[in-house]
Amino acid sequence: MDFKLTPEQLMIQKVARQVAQEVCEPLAAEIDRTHRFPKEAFQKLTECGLMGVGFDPKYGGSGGSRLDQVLINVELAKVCGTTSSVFSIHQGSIYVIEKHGTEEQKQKYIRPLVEGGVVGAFALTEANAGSDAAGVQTTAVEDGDDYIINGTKCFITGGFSAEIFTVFAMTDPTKKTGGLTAFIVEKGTPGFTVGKVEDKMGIRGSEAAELIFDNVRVSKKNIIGQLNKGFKYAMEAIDINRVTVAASQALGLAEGAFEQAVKYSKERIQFGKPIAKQQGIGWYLAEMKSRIEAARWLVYNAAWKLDNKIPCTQESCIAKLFASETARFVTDKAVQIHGGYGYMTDYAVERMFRDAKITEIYEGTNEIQKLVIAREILK
Ligand code: COS
Repeated sequence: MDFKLTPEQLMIQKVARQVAQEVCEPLAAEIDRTHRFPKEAFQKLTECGLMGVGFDPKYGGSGGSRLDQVLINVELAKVCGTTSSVFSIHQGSIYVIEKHGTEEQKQKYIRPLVEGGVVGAFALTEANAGSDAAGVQTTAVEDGDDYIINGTKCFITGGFSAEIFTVFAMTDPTKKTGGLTAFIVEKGTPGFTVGKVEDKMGIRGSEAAELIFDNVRVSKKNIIGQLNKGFKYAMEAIDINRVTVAASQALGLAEGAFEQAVKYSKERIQFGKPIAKQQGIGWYLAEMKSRIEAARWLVYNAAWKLDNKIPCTQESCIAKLFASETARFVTDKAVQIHGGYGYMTDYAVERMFRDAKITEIYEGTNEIQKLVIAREILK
């Protein structure tokens, strides 16, 4: 058992930290305030090859692993929850094409997504298909060489800026999990529009958008993989996203808030000494650190299993569950350590506290994680 990161992984981590500190951190408060997409950060991550990490160089990627993607996302989340979401969910939108797409689809779509600065989105969720992912009501009906898509998606990250969408639609509504198909839909396809972009508690620049499909004609060539296998493909992708999106973002937010709390508690003088010297604050810091380290190894372990093709649905859910609860605990304590200042928007911990909440909700609520973990235990 080797717990050390490789020299290449340490290098990726270093580059990601540099981009995070130089490009993402200075934008974080403004993006949160104005709710805008962090396009400079997205561009920079593309230019320096980090967007392509985890993808085959044959399709424009930089090579590397899921663990490498985790390391990058942690660094981004330490300074900006929005950029972390945008980066990792964009990468997550590519997994289904990468695993099940045709050679032609991979060449045509993965390349612009990883090296061209084009934003991608994963469109599964609907008003009545959240936890019950198979409850999708968007339909795709065969019409000669095409399918006609009708329906509405909601909360789609990057939905306003994205140009390439992986869309899940019912091709056989009588079969539910056995009737879903994945399609690639391009921005600008007639009948396909973006509706409401939500105003939300945290990760405010990530564009949780509504997507409206009104008789959208899509060629059969845009089906990803096999007809009616979309539910399985979505579940496989979400198994990865639970680690590369939610769990690693939670770990990064927890680490970022912890660093702020340590710094503040050493500087803040009350009763004639830094508050870090008060036993109560020291115990908070100890507990925060302990949970972060436990979360880190759960997240790394799940990523390592993904990289080694070891089935890890359970580990991925455990990592997501524990890391997100850690993020909520640590960001809450970081605000508490900052006292009144922590409640003010001038301090990053206020934003981190709000950003952390989503990690308990997206890529499957934590109640869904427990449902899946219990199923895995009992099967
Ligand atoms: N990997 C591959 N296949 C999977 C899978 C996984 N992780 N999980 C389920 N499947 C397959 C099953 O093997 C089954 O296949 P067969 O029909 O061939 O037997 C099929 O998918 C249906 O599975 P299941 O019966 O478990 O489906 P359920 O409707 O009971 O729901 C849960 C499964 C609850 C796990 C699913 O709906 C879910 O994950 N919901 C949360 C959705 C989510 O995370 N949304 C966030 C979206 S992105 S922000």
